[in-house]
Amino acid sequence: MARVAQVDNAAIATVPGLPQPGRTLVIGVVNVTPDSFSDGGRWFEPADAIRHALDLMAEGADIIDVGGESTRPGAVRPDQTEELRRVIPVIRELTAAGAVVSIDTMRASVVTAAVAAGARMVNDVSGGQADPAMMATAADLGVPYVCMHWRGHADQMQSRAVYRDVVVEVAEELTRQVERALKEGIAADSVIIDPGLGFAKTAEHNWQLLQRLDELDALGLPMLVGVSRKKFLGLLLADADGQPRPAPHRDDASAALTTVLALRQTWAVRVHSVRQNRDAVAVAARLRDIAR
Ligand code: PMM
Repeated sequence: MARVAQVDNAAIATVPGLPQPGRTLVIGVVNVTPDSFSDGGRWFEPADAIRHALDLMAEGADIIDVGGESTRPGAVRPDQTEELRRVIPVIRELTAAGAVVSIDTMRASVVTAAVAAGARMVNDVSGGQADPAMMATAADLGVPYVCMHWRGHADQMQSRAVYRDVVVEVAEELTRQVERALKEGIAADSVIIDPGLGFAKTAEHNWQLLQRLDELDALGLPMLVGVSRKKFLGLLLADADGQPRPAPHRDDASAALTTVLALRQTWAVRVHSVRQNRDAVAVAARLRDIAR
């Protein structure tokens, strides 16, 4: 008889100090920025960001990822003082409300303040390349570290989207960054990799990575994937005139990919709409039970 789904029944990866529900984790995004592509400006006031995060928790988010810097192509970086002003009150309040908080930053100084305010995971989209002190700081603080594939800040990343074979090169470059993370003292069970979809990657590069994620599994580390509302989905769903589907209307496609990612035991997905993606993870987890 035909199989319901091609699944690998190996247990899902776990990371010390973070939730371990036995299924793909759903990380809810809270951008405390005026200019993020997906939700820029909506949660810029701390009180709005906190209210939004509490809604995401009520929808079932396992982790809330708080960021104060937009990484959209061409974005201008806030200085450190402004970044701290945006994220620290939000992290403090969410931690007090019982959330597991991750800090999305490229600055070691922000990590130090964020962990003091209660953050339990570092999400560094630069994979340790934007701030030379980042990896040693995460190591000293003993927090799990997301090492994303990255080739430069927002003003350079589009021109660096050039690859012979994007999957092979992302695997090689991530391997180098992970080796550095281990050398700097981050525990081997606390490094999470992320292919960095949309960061110095065209839509075609993103699809190739998603088609061949098993080649990144070879690194033997938990993987976080962020597809939610990204431009490659807008292009896929463009209207008859070729206009990309606007970001807030890409959630169904994002959840479709979450189902695929959860079926293949991806450690976590980073998403804007938690409810849809938690449902997608529930469907995949149930299917895996049937297939077992
Ligand atoms: N994408 C964005 C921001 N942070 N972090 C990780 N680990 N992976 C991602 O793919 C990622 C990220 C950009 O999306 P947003 O502006 O909607 O937050």
